[in-house]
Amino acid sequence: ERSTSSFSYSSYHTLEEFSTGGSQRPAIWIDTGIHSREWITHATGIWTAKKIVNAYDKDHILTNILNTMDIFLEIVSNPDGFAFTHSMNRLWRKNKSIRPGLFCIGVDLNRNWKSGFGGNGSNDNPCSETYHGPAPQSEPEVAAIVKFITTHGNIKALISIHSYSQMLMYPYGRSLEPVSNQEELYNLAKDAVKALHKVHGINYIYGSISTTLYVASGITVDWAYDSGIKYSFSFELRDTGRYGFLLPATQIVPTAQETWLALRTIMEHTLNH
Ligand code: ING
Ligand code: ZN
Repeated sequence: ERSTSSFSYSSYHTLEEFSTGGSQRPAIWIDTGIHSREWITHATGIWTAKKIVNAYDKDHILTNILNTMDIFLEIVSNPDGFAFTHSMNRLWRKNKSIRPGLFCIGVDLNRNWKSGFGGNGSNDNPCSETYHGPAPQSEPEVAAIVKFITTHGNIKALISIHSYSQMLMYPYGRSLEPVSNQEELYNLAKDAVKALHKVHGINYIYGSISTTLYVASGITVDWAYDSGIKYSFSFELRDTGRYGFLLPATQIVPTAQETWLALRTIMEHTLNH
C-alpha cells in the first residue's frame, strides 16, 4: 500500500484500487487476464498500474479523472488458468474448475455471464474452448466481479481487456441489436483508436462485438451494459496473428503505451458525461 496526502493505492489480493478520496465515487473498472493465455493483457495491466501511480499530479487528464473518480484494476482475473499457462499448457484459455462426472476441465470466463447466457457463440459441451459452464456466474472468478460491481453500485465504465486482433469493441456480443447509445460508443471508440494509433502507428478496428468479430453470448461487457454501465468496452490487443498469444516481450511496453492513450480517452469521456 502506498499513500500520500492526496493519492492512495491499495491492493486487495488481486484487485488494485486507485483513489484520491471520497466514498463510492463514480468509478472505472478494468480487467485483464480473463483468458489466461492472453499474456500481453496482464503485462499491460501491470504497466498501467504503474502509469496511474506515476502520472497522477503530472498528467492533467489523469489527474482530473482521479480527482473525481476511482479506478479499479483486476490484473490476474483467471489465476488458476494463468498458473497453468506457466506450468503445463501455455495456450490454456478457460479457468480450471472441475465438476464431478465431467471429463473435461474449465469454463470460458467470457461466456459465463448472465446476459444472453447459453446463447449463440457459446457452447454447452464442457470440452469446448467456449464452454459457458453449468449456470450463469457459476464460476467464482465471475461471481466475485459481479458481487463487487453490484455492491459498489457506482461503476460508470467497464473495460475488459483481451488479446489478440487489434480491436476496440462495445456491446452487444449476443446479438446484432444495436445498444441505445451505439452512436456515442462508436464515436468514442473511434477517438480512442485514433489516440492509440498516434503512439506507434498501430491500426485498430472498432464497432460492436457482433458486427466486428462474431456473435458471442454470456460475455462480460454485455452483462455490464445490461447492468446499467453505459460505457462498456472490450479490447483485443496486439497483434493481428503473426505471433498471436505468443507476442514477443519487446512488444509489451509499446502495446501498453498505446493502450494507455485509448484507456485514458474512454475514462475522460466517462468523466465528462
Ligand atoms: N476473443 C474473444 C472471445 O471471448 C470477444 C472475443 C472479446 C468476445 C470480447 C466478446 C467480447 O471469444 C478472445 N481472444 O478471447
Ligand atoms: Zn480473450
